[in-house]
Amino acid sequence: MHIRVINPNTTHAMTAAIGEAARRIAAPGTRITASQPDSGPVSIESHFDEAISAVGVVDEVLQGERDGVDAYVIACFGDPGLLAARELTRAPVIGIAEAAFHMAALISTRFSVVTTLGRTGIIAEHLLEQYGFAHHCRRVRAAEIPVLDLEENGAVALGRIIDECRRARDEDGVGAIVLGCGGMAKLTEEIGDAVGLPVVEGVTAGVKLAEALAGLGLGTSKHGDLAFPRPKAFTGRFERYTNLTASC
Ligand code: 5HY
Repeated sequence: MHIRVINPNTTHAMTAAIGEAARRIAAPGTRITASQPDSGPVSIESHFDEAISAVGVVDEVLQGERDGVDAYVIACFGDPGLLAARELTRAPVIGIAEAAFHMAALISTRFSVVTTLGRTGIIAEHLLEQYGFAHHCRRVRAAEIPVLDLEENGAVALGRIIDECRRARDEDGVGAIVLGCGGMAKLTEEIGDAVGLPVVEGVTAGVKLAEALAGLGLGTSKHGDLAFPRPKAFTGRFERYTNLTASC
């Protein structure tokens, strides 16, 4: 099967690292391709960044449909554009936050999230409520590092993430830690070794869930709200979306 891992930000180094993390755990026979939008924020650290990046996610899924992709993973912890993307395909579309929450809830009764900047914590909190995992999550913590420090200041970023994960281990009464950024995918093993708790990371969780859904012959339902969008005119810079149909 062919899984397209979409990095919604436009930092090539992060896209490459995300793709590599996905390939390391993909099953034999699973082809991983990683992509990012042609335009958009170099990192996603706010509601505004999320909103802009969602258009890029939609474009990447439309391209994936032309490429014959079998499943998609949206590799940003805000799951930007997830439901819009699901409307555009019969393939499974999995957000890394949703994937990580599901996996963490299967191995622990309580988990904490460690993300990058504190200001994006509310996004994770909203998703916990939306997906029904709020009662599983003790706390959404932040290492207080800009997302791109994961690429540009890796040693310092790793140290801060490990410190915050250790605080979660010692203070939150949790059985697992969820890493709250797609850019942390390459650090999962190091963090797990340093913290001594199971560490759940969304890119790899998303890939395995996509493989599971494909194995069950399950894809995005086209009955109800995730049916293909009603064809209509779009104007201006979005004219390319006019009359999107089931073949989109
Ligand atoms: C992510 N931002 O996974 C999020 C992390 C965050 O560019 N990739 C980003 O803090 O929401």
